[in-house]
Amino acid sequence: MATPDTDVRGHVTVTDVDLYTRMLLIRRAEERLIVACADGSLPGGVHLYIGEEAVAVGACAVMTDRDYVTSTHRGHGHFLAKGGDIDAMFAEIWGKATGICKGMGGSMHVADVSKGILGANGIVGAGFAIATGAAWGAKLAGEGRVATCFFGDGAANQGSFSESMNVSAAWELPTIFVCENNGVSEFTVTSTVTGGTLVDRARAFMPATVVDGNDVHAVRDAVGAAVERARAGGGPSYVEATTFRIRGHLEAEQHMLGGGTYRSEDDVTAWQADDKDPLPRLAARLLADGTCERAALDRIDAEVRARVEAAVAYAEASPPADPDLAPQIMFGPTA
Ligand SMILES: Cc1ncc(C[n+]2csc(CCOP(=O)(O)OP(=O)(O)O)c2C)c(N)n1
Repeated sequence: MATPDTDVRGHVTVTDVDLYTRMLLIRRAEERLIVACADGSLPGGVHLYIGEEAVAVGACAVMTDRDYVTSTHRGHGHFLAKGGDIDAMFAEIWGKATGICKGMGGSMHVADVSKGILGANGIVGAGFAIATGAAWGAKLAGEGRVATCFFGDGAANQGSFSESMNVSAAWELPTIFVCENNGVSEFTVTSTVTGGTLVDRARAFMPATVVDGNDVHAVRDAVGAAVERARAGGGPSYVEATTFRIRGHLEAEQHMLGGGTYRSEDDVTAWQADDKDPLPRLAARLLADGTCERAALDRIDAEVRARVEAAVAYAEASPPADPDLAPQIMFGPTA
């Protein structure tokens, strides 16, 4: 079933400029959140995805709105990559009534079911079972949808990881497990609390592969193969994307660390280099293959920055969230 943005096999057709623009939107949006967080504009904390944009954008490039994704506490990138609206996301982060969850969820709960975004989640590892359930529903409905679960290397040490892979494999569900392996879990180096390798765990259940998570094409191609297999009834897959988070676990983490460190500044600097950072890497390719001139990239940047500022203005001008909604959310509409 072809739609305007899918080809005859149902594959999404996304150009390299689209990929670049979407990654840049995430980057500029989050750079703006750094400022907003530091100047006290935000009612809560934010966990930033800067440096990992190629994972969400590469993976979501091979899905349609009808496919599902589950996200993490670091969910802005997944939301925007899957086509979520930046105005509604910023209003949510600013705690406003126009937010995508009416300002009741905040940064860690951005969701838009109309786009298949089943939600960011403050509970580490919660997405495994949610995605598996969505995949089961998709299989029963027989409409060829897939459910992709984004999760971190830290989350992979939750028991629900194996449980969800087991059920997905046993019932041949269209679940795609996309591990964002950035090497750290909050303030812990993941290898110090992890036995064996994550990809070997996954291999016990399903086809599993490791890709360069800062290469948007590598992610897109690996997840694309997994989506194709899942749509054809071939069951689940695991794709591990090696990447790095440039910012701290959350903004203002230095106040929690009290002077302590858990990774070296040299590592951070190395991953910010042009041959590592996913954005300069794709920009270099666009310039080298003649897709874009530097002026065109600059124009995209100006447009993206303007879009982000418009979202800030929208969030700031919106009315605050309605506190009367809180008991309804906690206890149901009759409370
Ligand atoms: C069930 C649960 N346990 C612990 C936490 C505290 N916590 C928040 S993020 C995090 C680490 C997550 O690491 P990872 O899954 O690798 O994601 P990353 O932050 O690296 O993107 C932890 C332990 C939590 N939110 N939920």
